[in-house]
Amino acid sequence: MTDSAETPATGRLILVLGDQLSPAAAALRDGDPARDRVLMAEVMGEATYVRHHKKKIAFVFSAMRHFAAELAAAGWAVDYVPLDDPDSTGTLAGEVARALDRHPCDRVVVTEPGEWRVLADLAALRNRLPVPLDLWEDDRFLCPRADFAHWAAGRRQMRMEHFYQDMRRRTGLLMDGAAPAGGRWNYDSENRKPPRAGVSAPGPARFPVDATTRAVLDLVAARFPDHVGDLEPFRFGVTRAQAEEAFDHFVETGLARFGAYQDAMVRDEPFLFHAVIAQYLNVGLLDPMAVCRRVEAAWRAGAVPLNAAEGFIRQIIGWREYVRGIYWLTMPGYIERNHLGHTAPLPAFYWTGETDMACLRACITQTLREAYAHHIQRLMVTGNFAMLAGVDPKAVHDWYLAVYADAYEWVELPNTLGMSQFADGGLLGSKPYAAGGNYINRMSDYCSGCRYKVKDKTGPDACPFNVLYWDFLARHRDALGRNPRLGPVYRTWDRMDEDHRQAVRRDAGVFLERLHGPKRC
Ligand code: FAD
Ligand code: DLZ
Ligand code: SF4
Repeated sequence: MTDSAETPATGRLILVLGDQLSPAAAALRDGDPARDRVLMAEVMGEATYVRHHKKKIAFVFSAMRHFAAELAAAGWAVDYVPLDDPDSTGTLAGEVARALDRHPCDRVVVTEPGEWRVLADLAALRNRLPVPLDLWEDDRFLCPRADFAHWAAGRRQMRMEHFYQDMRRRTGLLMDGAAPAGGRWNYDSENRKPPRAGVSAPGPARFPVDATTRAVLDLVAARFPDHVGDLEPFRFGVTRAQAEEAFDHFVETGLARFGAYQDAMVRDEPFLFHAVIAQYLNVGLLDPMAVCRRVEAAWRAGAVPLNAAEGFIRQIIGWREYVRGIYWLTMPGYIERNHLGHTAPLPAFYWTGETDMACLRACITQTLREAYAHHIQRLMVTGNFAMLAGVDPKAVHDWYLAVYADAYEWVELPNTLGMSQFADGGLLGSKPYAAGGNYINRMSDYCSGCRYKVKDKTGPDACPFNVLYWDFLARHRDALGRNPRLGPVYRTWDRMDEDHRQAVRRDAGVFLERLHGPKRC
């Protein structure tokens, strides 16, 4: 245990969680370094509630240690409990109770955690502590939970696009008076370019491993050998300064093409023109409003086109805030949703990448290596396949929560359960994001390196996505058949030759039996 200043006689104990690494987090912002004490704790409970990717644990621990050092340098008394503290209780609640034994305090204060699970633990802890525990609203987000609930109240459909327009007005981002900059709210129609042959992307900024990170890497290698993913090479930034440098690098090298190639997927280009900043935003090393202002300024200075700036800002003030709103509005029940009644296990190759399907192999091996995949890879390859294959949405959720460096339940769960698996029955999206091989072929260069033939609709070499797509729709006609957005698709299915439809269902059945049986596909 490290203790960087004299014990204050009274004052507050401020618990700073691993995803609250910002001096602007409410509990810290309100604190007084002369009287209050900060508690940060690396605990097994948080590191193992899913089998997090090794890079994710290393990133969080190293960023926590650097932040604790910055707080100490700024004059705070910091009580930092490392993972290998022999007296550690292994839980955040246990560490708060233990810290109060060491340092009597008037009260405990915490910025509200991002996950329901942790909030419930802290609420339960409240009743066991000798002093009050205050939870402060996390105002690093741009839409307070109460405002989202107000926006959502009485709406039959909670469409992101409507929410996003309100957020543009609320923040003033990309607004010219009352009108959206350029005259349109959304430039997505310009953002669907397929990959260009030989496209080469700048890649994210990479950072050297310092002594603090080295110690963390050794710790993670020793304590989490059975967790998923490659620990090294480790190249994430772990401080606010490095996160800002990484974002600057994106604005200068990737942003201009971010919009156009947002949906493209290219073999050996895992990052393409994406920002690779969600892991920084989600732990508090970057501020959402600041990054949006910077992107707007780049557009106003003529450095990047409007479709790129608008596309990026929509992800942050639109999708990011919207999924958080949905999470808090619907938890704890949301995690149990399974609208399509899917029960199959997650195929084992999600943990190894060993499959003949080139698109899945590329997205999964990249994920295991980098703890990163971009949105379309998550949604239209791994997510799409799991839904078409009837995998239990909870198993899919556990995988996404484990494998990405940016994964926290408040953002991961609605994206997985709602957007990618349609397990919420259409709260988040008006129809399932289901697609056959044609979509993947149009948006990527994966199919040219695949043992399957994307043009084959049935038969031993047919792309599995092709048969699974139609089989999925046929299987779920009761649940999906009346969805107006799927009307034309079902009409196409109905017009197909009966023999062909039978062949599709038969091939899909054989494939699914092999997939979910002992043999891998
Ligand atoms: P960019 O493509 O460069 O986008 C910029 C930023 O916009 C991101 O950093 C992120 O903060 C925000 N953003 C973009 N799309 C979304 C979205 N749909 N929801 C919320 N924020 C968004 N994002 C996470 O931060 N954590 C997760 O655990 C997570 N799980 C996902 C699971 C599934 C099944 C899907 C389909 C998406 C998930 N996303 C998640 C959203 C998105 O895929 C990631 O935010 C993005 O890929 C992160 O990479 P980037 O920083 O390069 O993003
Ligand atoms: C993700 C994570 C990990 C791996 N470890 C810790 C930890 O040891 N201590 C901690 O305070 N936070 C950790 N985190 C982040 C928490 O899981 C996060 O604070 C909760 O998910 C609440 O949002
Ligand atoms: Fe994926 Fe099908 Fe293309 Fe192979 S042919 S890469 S399985 S979409």
